[in-house]
Amino acid sequence: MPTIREATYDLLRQLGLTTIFGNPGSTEETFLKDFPTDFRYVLTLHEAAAVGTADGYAQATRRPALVNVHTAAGLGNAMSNILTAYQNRTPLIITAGNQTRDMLLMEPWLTNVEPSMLPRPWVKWSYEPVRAADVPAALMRAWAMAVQPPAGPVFLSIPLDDWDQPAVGVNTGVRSVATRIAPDPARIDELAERLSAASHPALIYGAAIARGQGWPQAVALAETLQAPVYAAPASERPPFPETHPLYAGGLPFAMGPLAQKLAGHDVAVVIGAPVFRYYPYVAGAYLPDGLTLLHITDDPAEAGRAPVGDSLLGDAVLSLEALTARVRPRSAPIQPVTRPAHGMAPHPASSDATGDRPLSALALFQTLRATAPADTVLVEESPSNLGDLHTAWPVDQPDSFYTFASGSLGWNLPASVGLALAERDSGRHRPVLAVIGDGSFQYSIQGLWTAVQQALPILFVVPCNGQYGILKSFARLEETPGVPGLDIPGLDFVALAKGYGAHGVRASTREEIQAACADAWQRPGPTLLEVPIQPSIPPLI
Ligand SMILES: Cc1ncc(C[n+]2csc(CCOP(=O)(O)OP(=O)(O)O)c2C)c(N)n1
Repeated sequence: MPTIREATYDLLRQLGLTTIFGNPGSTEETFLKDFPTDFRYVLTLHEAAAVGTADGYAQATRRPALVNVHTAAGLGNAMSNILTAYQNRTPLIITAGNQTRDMLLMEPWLTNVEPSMLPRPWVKWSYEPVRAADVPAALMRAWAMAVQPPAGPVFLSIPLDDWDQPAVGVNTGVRSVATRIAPDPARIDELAERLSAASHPALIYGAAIARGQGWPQAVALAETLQAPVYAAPASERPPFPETHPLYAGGLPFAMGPLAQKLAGHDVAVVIGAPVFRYYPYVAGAYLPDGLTLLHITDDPAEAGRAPVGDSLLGDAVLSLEALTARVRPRSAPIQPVTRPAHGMAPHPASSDATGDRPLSALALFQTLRATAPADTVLVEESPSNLGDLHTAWPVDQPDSFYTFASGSLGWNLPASVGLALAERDSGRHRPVLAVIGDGSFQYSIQGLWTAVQQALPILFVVPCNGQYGILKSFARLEETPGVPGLDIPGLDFVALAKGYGAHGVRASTREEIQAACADAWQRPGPTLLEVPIQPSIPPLI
């Protein structure tokens, strides 16, 4: 008679979930016992790193990923990146052990007292099976919930004594579910007609297009309509080639400035993004006078909370295809389209490339772009340097730029480990370069260790400005002088790298950066490159 463990591993095999990202504890060891040789356990030293790594891996492989963390304690540590996975729309199946069922009533050490409550509201579904026999079927349900639109993380708590139970009366059937929802044909006709009738239409594209491999479809609609394309504010993945002549850059992430930017358009459609992702509160109308907004999303909650616009539920890429087939083509843009130098960044570069000691952020990023191979995958968590990075590095290849949808620091370092692992597993072998601020680097720094252990050739570049620059920008905008805790001197990244077994190097000039990069691309493991930069306080808007 097979055990619940055997039945579950069998199911995982059939679902293609043979890599487990995790950090174990006593409540998980019964699950991991006699770990099958056809499975791979990717150890991370902190649960936020486990979830971030799995997220990067899932996005790059376009498949759900499996995470295993330690009861309530590990789940608590994982929360910041679960929140991010939820907003990234990444299908993750997160499991944790719980104490022995016989003792749960008296809440012994390590009990997850309310397991289904703890990860809410940042999971689509959370559950602890009422009996061991339900574990495989609950896992199947978790998978179905994670991958259906809108995709996202789910959580399953499994008491540690379930795994050795006999698999009697167990449903281990594998099911498939759809992952795309087609738009209502009558409603899409209506939207197409409104776009065709517009005299100055605008397209606002979001990360769902990138997730759905929809760059060609996004280009086709833009070229059919000859309409400018804006990236939705703070898009976590570029929805459109930034070098395309119809690209008009990213929208600002505040109400008033966003509305101003859209002035002059009479119809705009947001496809595959929220309406809108704002950050600072800058009072103003949601939309300029005379603009009608249309919104296409596969998430009813996202459609529900939009303060303006007429929405249509549907997959972003299917909707692009449907619109392209229905709209009336135009032969030329109504007005010339201007691409801002800072591309999808919500604000311009804060520095110029002059000044050598220390270098400006722009000079650093220009040097990196010139040195990195053309097909490099860029990862960004460098809040105050967004404008400079996007000025130096326009994204012109699909799936070559990643960041987080949430703003919760500590995602991009482990995510780049997952991305690099996927590059190797898939045989694509594109290099991964992660630009991560000296402050941001500290939140999931343990990811470095996993990159070393997995021998992943990631180049981590830390622009060191010795401060929480973006918070100084925010303080200026919100007129809150005198905030403590915004300077972070005394961090030694070469020493930190060494502590995790990684190669660390400090570079101050363009030549030193070039040499360090050339060296990094030859190294079988990760490199951490620390570069002192001029501290700046860029305007947020
Ligand atoms: C988990 C988490 N904690 C705190 C913050 C608040 N926060 C936002 S940006 C930031 C500073 C980031 O500093 P750094 O990476 O050095 O980038 P810089 O702003 O200097 O470019 C902080 C602390 C956050 N967003 N997420």
